[in-house]
Amino acid sequence: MSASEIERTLVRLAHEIIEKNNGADSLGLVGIKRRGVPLAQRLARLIGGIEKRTIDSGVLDISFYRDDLSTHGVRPVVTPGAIGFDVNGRNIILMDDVLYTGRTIRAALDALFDHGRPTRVQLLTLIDRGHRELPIEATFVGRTVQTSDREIIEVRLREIDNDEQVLMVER
Ligand code: 3GP
Ligand code: 5GP
Ligand code: MG
Repeated sequence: MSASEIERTLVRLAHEIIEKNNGADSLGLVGIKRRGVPLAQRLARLIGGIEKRTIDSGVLDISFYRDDLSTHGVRPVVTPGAIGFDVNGRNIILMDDVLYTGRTIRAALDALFDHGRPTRVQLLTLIDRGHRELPIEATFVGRTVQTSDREIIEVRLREIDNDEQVLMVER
């Protein structure tokens, strides 16, 4: 995906979020570090612009540890830390750049509920590359990409990488 394709996809996702939620009441966006965070910030700006209001966006930090039960050998563990706003009673959209096994999202949901009790949680991913190991699906998907185990998706965002594109590369 080029920079302009990413931009158009995010604009489309912003409209889908507003449509599915009948507006943006009580909406809060939570990005999973690192590249979920700029996605949440950009979508908050886009949705805020359309709905003419400020949309909260926050952060969940997840580290990875070895776990022999996982096919790719790492276990996501949430690092304690503030999300940035109170999630109690909020309509939360979790976001990550790439959805793969689903283990990160499982850990993120645990962490989210440690911070409070949202009324609803939805999931957004820029890229769904398949290979789920848990029953987790995204509510909003930028693009679905068929990948093999040897292929990975390289997501480059200007806030982190000084570059803006999505590529599929051999590991
Ligand atoms: P990101 O969220 O900032 O993009 O999983 C931690 C980081 O490792 C992610 O950072 C992601 O970009 C990168 N990564 C790239 N390919 C893989 C992969 O196949 N599996 C995992 N677990 N991480 C990957
Ligand atoms: P999970 O396997 O738990 O769904 O994904 C683990 C983490 O690695 C998530 O943050 C996810 O965004 C990232 N990830 C998994 N596969 C890829 C990939 O191919 N490319 C990139 N950029 N990130 C990935
Ligand atoms: Mg990620």
